[in-house]
Amino acid sequence: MKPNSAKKVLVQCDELAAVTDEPGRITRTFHSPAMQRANKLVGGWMRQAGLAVSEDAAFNLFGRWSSANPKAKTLLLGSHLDTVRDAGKYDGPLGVLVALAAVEKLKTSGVALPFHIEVVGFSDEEGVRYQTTYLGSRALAGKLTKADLALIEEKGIEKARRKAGEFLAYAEVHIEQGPVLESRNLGVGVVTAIASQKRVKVTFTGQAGHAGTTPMHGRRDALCGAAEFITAVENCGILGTVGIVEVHPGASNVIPGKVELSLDLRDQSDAVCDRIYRRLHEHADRIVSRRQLTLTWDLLQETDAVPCDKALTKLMRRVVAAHETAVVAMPSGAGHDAAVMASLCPMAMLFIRCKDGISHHPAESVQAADVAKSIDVLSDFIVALAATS
Ligand code: HGY
Ligand code: MN
Ligand code: MN
Repeated sequence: MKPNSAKKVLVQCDELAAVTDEPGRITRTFHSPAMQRANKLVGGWMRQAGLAVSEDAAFNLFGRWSSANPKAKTLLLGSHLDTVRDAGKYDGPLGVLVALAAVEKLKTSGVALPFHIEVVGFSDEEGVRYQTTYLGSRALAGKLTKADLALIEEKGIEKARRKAGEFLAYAEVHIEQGPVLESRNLGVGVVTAIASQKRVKVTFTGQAGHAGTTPMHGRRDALCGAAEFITAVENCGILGTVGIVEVHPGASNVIPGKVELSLDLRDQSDAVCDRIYRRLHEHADRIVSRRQLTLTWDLLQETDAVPCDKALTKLMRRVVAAHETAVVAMPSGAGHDAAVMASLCPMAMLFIRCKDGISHHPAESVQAADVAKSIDVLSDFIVALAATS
């Protein structure tokens, strides 16, 4: 592979990192001005690679390399271009740009493939803007709910729906966002499954009041109730996170009357995730009755654990074995658009080592050699898939 492909991908990640809604840090949310600029920038790179570029009704970006056979199925490769707040450079974009580099490598080699290829930049994997994830991939898969459509300002995104039989497979390259590959001193690894995930908006409502004249006894302080709940989340036994806490009215001399918080629960087992979810809901009910508060509990999003396709993952393992000193396969605690794509077609994922497993943080970092390896693995995976098609 041309040695500079990985370098080019890293330079593109740097350039894309400067496209943000929040100067001084990387933040790109669903259909924001920065996301629109990001699609233009990455769309230009796709065009330079000789792909036909388009954007669907859900603002997913596509670069297409059509096969000579118009009736062929399509292999979809890619990841997401949106980010969390104050993100790193690689969660999402690296997977899109590695896919583009692998396709560009094959296109310039002159190989003819028995399937179309599309490189996709999904528009909303993180779900930061509306607190409901996968808007782009769920639009493509026809999995949007009435609640989603009522929640979002943009109208008509359901028109992005693609036909189920259209796709041969989906493969996503992503940073591991964990410590396993680094601990094994490996550059790439194979994903076996994607964790079960629930996102809830929890609101505690009490009585605002004067901090200086309201006796402690008898206060209905919403933030103290929320604080009790947050420590229960910390000790819930699975991966539980409260990432957003909004205190109302939010003045130092006013007893908090209302607190809205986010709850994020993950586990590899749906049953365990469901059980802890119910337990925390019951615990919140007990807190509010003891403190004479009221509770609203809105389940915004739940995604079952999704296994990667066995045959496709076996193929990915075989290709990784030709590039790595050992093949490590692991489940993903993080969610990915691949979890949605699995409802449409077989999916596989490849992880790239990231320093100290750090992600959802500006310190996210990868090694050029690992990126180069992932481009080679993905391009060889595509050729191996063509040989089996
Ligand atoms: O939150 C996640 O697991 C992913 O980064 N969206
Ligand atoms: Mn992420
Ligand atoms: Mn991601």
